[in-house]
Amino acid sequence: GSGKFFVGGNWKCNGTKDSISKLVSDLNSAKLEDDVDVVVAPPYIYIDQVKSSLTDRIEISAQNSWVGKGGAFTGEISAEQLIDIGCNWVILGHSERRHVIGEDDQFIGKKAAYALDQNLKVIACIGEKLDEREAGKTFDVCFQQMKAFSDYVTSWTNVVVAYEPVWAIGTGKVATPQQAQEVHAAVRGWLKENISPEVASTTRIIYGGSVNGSNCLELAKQEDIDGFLVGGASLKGPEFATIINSAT
Ligand code: G2H
Repeated sequence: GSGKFFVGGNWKCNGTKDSISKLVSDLNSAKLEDDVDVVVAPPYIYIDQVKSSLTDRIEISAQNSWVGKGGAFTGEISAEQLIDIGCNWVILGHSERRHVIGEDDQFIGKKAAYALDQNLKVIACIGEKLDEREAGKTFDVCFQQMKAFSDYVTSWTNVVVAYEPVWAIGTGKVATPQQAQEVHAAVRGWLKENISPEVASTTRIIYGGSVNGSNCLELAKQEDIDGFLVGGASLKGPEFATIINSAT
């Protein structure tokens, strides 16, 4: 793998003040291995609550950010505002934003460039849909999504790539360790060819899609899997800690 193991918890549109306070207290009391970067992404409106109650051991991410400077953009949150409240990461290009909300490659690439410019670190998501996998287009789709990021992003230092096959997201249908490893290796190869060998060897490529406390160890053992982006299982403190501690 490359760099420090990285585990992100993507809470998506889940939680209440009460459930989040319980989750934070479970995370605060969990025993976490030292050599893992840990980030959680609450819904925007709970970031401040989490920021003020969660241990500094865990960093905070947003699940989205606006494509440019703030202003007359109803319903949006800007990168500057995230930095202002002490949120240092953002997830961009998540499949739910691509396929449910309709964000396209260029829009996501621009968001990544703007966020990085404002000193946010970016979890850049890619991944194929089931019909694309079945048509043998997995690499094409992932490479095209990588290219869209690279068209806008000038430095990869603050980028973590998350490979999340859409058919594995929230479905309980995790990619096998071999299926995930194959794509991770290909994406690393793409970085080597298209960006640089150095970026390829230092950029973390994490896996997401139905990761849980039972399947994380086998996935974490794969050479090119540098961590996880966890949805459902990150809402349970003890299970999320198990996943964090699966770092090898
Ligand atoms: C993939 C993942 C987190 P889940 O979206 O980003 O969610 O672990 O629930 O499949």
